[in-house]
Order: sequence, then C-alpha cells, then structure tokens
Amino acid sequence: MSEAVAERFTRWYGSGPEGVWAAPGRVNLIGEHTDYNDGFVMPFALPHTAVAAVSRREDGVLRLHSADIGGDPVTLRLADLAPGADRSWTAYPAGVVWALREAGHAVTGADVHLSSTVPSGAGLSSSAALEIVVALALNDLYSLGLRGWQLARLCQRAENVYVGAPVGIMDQTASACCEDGHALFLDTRDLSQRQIPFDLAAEGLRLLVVDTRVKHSHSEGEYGKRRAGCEKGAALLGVDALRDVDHERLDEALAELGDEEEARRLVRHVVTENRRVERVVALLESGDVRAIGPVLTEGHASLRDDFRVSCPELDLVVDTAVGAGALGARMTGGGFGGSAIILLEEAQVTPVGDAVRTAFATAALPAPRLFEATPSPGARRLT
Ligand code: GAF
Repeated sequence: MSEAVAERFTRWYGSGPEGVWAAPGRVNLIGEHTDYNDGFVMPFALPHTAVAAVSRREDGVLRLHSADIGGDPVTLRLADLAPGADRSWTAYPAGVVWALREAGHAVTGADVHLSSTVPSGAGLSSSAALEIVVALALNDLYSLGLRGWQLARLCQRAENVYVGAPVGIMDQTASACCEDGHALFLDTRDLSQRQIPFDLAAEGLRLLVVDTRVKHSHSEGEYGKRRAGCEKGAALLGVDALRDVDHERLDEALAELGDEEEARRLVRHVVTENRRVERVVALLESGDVRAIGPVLTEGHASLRDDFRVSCPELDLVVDTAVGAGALGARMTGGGFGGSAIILLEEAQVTPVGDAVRTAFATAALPAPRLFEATPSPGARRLT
C-alpha cells in the first residue's frame, strides 16, 4: 500500500514524498454518544487505514489529491483557508492545516496524496482517519512534537469549526492512540487512557462488522439535536455534563426531570451507557470476555429506545445475530445507518453471517457488507 501511494504521489507531484503515514478507522465496542457528555468510550482500531504520502512546501500552498476521489490535485492557499467555505472532501485535510496554523504551529505548506481503505459513510470514522493521518504527517515533518491526544484535539477542532460537524473526541483519539490487540478505554473529560488487552482469537471469539450500507445522510442534524438535548438535560440537573450524574442516583435525577420526557430518555441512555463501559472494562480485565456480549446488546436497546439513533436495518442485524446465537450485538458509531458489530464464537461466524444476509434479502434490502475486525494499530509512520 505505502509503495503504491508513494508512486502515485511521485506521478502527480513530480518527485517522491518525504514520507508515508497511515491512520485507521475504528469500531466502538461500547460507550456511544457519551463522548460529548465528558463520558467513557471504548473503541478499537480497524485494520482499514487512510494512507497519506506527504512533502513539505515553503510557499504557503497546500495541494491535495485523493486516489479515491480522482481528478487533479486541488490547490489551496494557506492564507485563504477559512471555516465553513469548503463543502467537499478537501475540508477535512485542509481543516487540519487550518487548525494547526490557528494553534500557532508554523506549517508553511504541503503536497498530499491520500488513499483510504476505510469504508466511507459506514460509521467507521473514515473522516477522522483522514484528519489524523494528515495531522501526524505534518507533526513529523514540521517537528511539532505533538502527542496523539493533542493531534486528536486539533482534528476535532478542524471538524467542529472548519467542517462544521459537532462531533465529540472519540474518533480522532481512537485513530491516533489505539494500539494493536487492545481496546482503548478513554475518559473523554481529561483524555486519560488505558489500553485494555482484547485478544479475541485467543478466546476462540470473533467480532463481525456489518455495514448496512445505509448512509447516515441526515445524521448531522439529528446528531446535533441529541447533543443539544444532552446539554439541556445537564443544565436542568445543574451539572457541568451528564458524566456527573451518578448511576446510583439515576432514579432521583429522572424524577427531578419531571415531564421533560426527551431529556429523561437522553439522560437515562448516557448514564447507563457510561456504566456499561465500566462493566465491560471490568469484565475484560477479569478475563470474562464472553460476558460482555449481553452488555453490548443492552447498549443497543438503549440507543434504539432511549437515544433513538438506530434504524430498522441496524435493528435487523442485532435481532438476527442475537437470535442466531451470537453472544451480543449493537450498532456502532453515530447511528442513523452505518454499521453494527457482532461478538460471536468462531464457529458461529458462518451461520450468523448467513442469517444476517438472508434476513436482509428477505426484507428486500441491499446486501450488507460483512467483515471480521481485529484490534489493530493506531496512526503511525510507514516509511
Ligand atoms: C460519531 C462522532 F463522531 C463521535 O464523536 C461520537 O459521538 C459517536 O458518533 C457516537 O458515539 O462517530
């Protein structure tokens, strides 16, 4: 992959790149819609990556080219980069350069060629992978000395302000900080992290990702509404963020919300979801990997019924997989389409996969895309 990307860089820009970097997409094992509530998340990196070949420039010009999009390189002047103006794919890498410069880092230009194997629109963080790979390349080339979590913060700012999507910090941190064979237990309040060993194969287990192929096209507006609803819930309860609502005192908090039904549902999801992350961490650390299955399925029910970010196709995957004997299943990522994950015994991969495909065919839905995911390395330099 890295040689092919470097070769194409040379073809487009006339000389070889100074280096090639990779940053992965992610699945989130548990902890959904908690990251903008200062809560807990637990993603792991996919083997699928965005790869970037990059060289520095000194003339204030940024050239961007993507093998996946095609066409000629897009040429931008750093002085012209401004939030909100760009509605195309280039907003993600350009936003990163804007965020770095805005934070005072002396980036004077770059030639960038990108290519990604992270499925886009599938809720697997293809945008965060694109942002982090560019941020890491510039961090190395310009010797900025930024750590993974700092790059994640800058990339989140690029996406919030430059692209205009009100996302949390999970996806960027996952891409920057995940480690091979581990899930990342992340506290999104202070970005403290713990790498939790997650070796499915050693346990005779597998994790299937099912991309429903439902593009989460309306997700931005709905995502923003959920986020605003959570902030309202926190304000009504007089806390900084829903993270501060103690699980032990959830009933009291819900009673305090009275007939604010929407706030009650959002609060209940976030508080119980944070607790589920802690339960999954404890189970994994005690070696009881199979026991996380029902916790994942419980999380899906909460996202479906309380947070209401699932969709019929995601529910079909989860119900079919659990009905066919999987240990647990849930939607992963923002929802409204995208992907689900299924935890299952190795011997169940074929029957459960077949059951999901058959259920989609019976419902006259486009065939879903299934693949096995293993916890893979985070962002890194390739050459
Ligand atoms: C999307 C967002 F980008 C994340 O920040 C997170 O909120 C997730 O949805 C839901 O958990 O992936």
